[in-house]
Amino acid sequence: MSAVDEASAELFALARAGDRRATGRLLSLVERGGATADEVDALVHAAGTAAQVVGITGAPGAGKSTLTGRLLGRVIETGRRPAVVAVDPSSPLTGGAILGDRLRMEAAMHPSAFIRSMATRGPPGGLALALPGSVRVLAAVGYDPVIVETVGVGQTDVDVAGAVDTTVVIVTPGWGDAIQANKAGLLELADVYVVNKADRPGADDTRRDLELMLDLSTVSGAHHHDDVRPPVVMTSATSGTGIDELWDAIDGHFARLRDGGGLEARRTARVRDELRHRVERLAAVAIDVAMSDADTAALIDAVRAGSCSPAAAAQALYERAGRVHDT
Ligand SMILES: Nc1nc2c(ncn2[C@@H]2O[C@H](COP(=O)(O)OP(=O)(O)OP(=O)(O)O)[C@@H](O)[C@H]2O)c(=O)[nH]1
Ligand SMILES: [Mg+2]
Repeated sequence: MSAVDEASAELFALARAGDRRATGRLLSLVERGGATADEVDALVHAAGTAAQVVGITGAPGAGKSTLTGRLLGRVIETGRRPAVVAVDPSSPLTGGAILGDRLRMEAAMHPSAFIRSMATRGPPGGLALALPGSVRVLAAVGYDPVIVETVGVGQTDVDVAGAVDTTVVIVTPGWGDAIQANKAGLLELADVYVVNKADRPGADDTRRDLELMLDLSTVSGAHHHDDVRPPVVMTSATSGTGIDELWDAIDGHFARLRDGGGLEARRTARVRDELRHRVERLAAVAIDVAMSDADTAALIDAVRAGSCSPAAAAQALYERAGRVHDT
């Protein structure tokens, strides 16, 4: 083992023994990416531990964090040790700090849970690798379930549905939100729907709109996974109403997936997605190396002089990129 390997192995052993700082450092290493991240990931992956992974998504301010805090309480009551990864798409200066405050409040309320905020800044596509890596770290050190909070589609480059076992979409009262969810493609994505802020006027109408849209999409076969129409649960996260029903719906979906073979299919698809992201990253590096080669300048000159077509030059570069890792 190299010195770096040993350091990672020691951190992992500490984290598994319950050292929260060690868990935090492993997550930082995975988020940063690169060779050390791959090494940590290999260690964690070899441990082979899987957790139930739940995604919570919805528009900004829909109540995702409040609801997640309630779910943590509910899960802890059953003797499980949950973790949260809150993907924070906001600017590093303002929103991040606000989210940080809310997370600190939740962490104080639930000392046995692990709560982590993850920024979306960094290299494009970085999150697509860092998120599954972080979930693996948390599962391997003993957290189960892992809840991933993200702002709804279009705001981040994460398709949360592709990274979790059960996707929960939150909407709030007002016809607009149900329509927005439909437009954003959220209706075909979710396994469980929540109408949060059910204490507000219009909640029943929103529920009816949602159910109507879901019935239509089930009839037309647009709903992709289960044959079961996803449930719609009414909650008021601030008062705690509907939280038991919500957790039952999430767990019910997970149990159906597990018992019906759907879980295997989803997890296989998830590995395929992750491998594609990894291959894309390797290819991007190889292309950069090939393009920075001195021969590239000669090829460019040849294209400009008319002695080589752009397609032929690109083909030559492509083949060179394919050899980058051999040399
Ligand atoms: N009336 C009412 N207010 C709620 C409810 N749930 C959350 N809120 C309030 O809505 C606001 C936003 O709640 P958050 O939990 O931070 O929402 P979020 O979706 O995590 O927000 P972002 O992470 O900023 O996108 C807060 O002021 C909450 O107190 C609810 O059920 N009823
Ligand atoms: Mg939030």
